[in-house]
Amino acid sequence: MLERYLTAASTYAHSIDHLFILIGAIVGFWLIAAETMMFTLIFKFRAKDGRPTQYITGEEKHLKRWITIPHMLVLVCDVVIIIGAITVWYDIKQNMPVADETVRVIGQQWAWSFQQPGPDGVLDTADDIRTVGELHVKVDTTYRFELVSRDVVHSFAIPAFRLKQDALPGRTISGWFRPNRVGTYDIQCTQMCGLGHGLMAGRIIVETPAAHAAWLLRNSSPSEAPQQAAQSPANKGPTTIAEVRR
Ligand SMILES: [Cu+2]
Repeated sequence: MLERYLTAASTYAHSIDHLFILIGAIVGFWLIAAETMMFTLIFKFRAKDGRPTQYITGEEKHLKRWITIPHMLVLVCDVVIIIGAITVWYDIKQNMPVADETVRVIGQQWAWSFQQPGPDGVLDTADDIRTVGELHVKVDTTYRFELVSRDVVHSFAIPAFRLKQDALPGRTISGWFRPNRVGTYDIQCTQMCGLGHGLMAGRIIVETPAAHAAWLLRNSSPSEAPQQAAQSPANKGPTTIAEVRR
């Protein structure tokens, strides 16, 4: 439903959407019910010719029910929302599925940089690929990310994945995502991190296995890396996004 307005490109995006729809439906129902009741009572008991406005204290038992019964029902709705929220939180934040690949995400004033394994598939080895402002991933692959900050608090957000995670200096925070739709999606910083916060954007490119293998190959050869950086379409835009290699 929300996908009409915001693309969903990860396996857990729909879980978040369903939770928002559930909360919106429950809150919307009570908003309409409460407003309808309020205006109905206003018009029903308003002053009329020969009849003054009634003053109702609400202390009688049959009047108190108008408060206590909706109150109980709202508490039941709260429990439903809490159960839904905990279930989604557990699936996304507590549960860490077995990852096919690990990437490192580094936030600093004011850019995102990424470190991911080269052809050997292992992070922190000589063939790692480092990029700035641009992360290339393979569709239908489970990624574990290690999120760090070099200076202040940032927040790593990919709206199309419904992913948002704060990055704290001095800590490595792990999370995961599994992109399930090929395309290019925005990466944002969603935590005020200084003057250049608004410029701290990037993009994640979800590729088919063949396209990702080709990208990996192009960037795994030191002699081709500068050429690749020069050819990067990102370099044609107003924001310089250079692919660099250690
Ligand atoms: Cu920021």
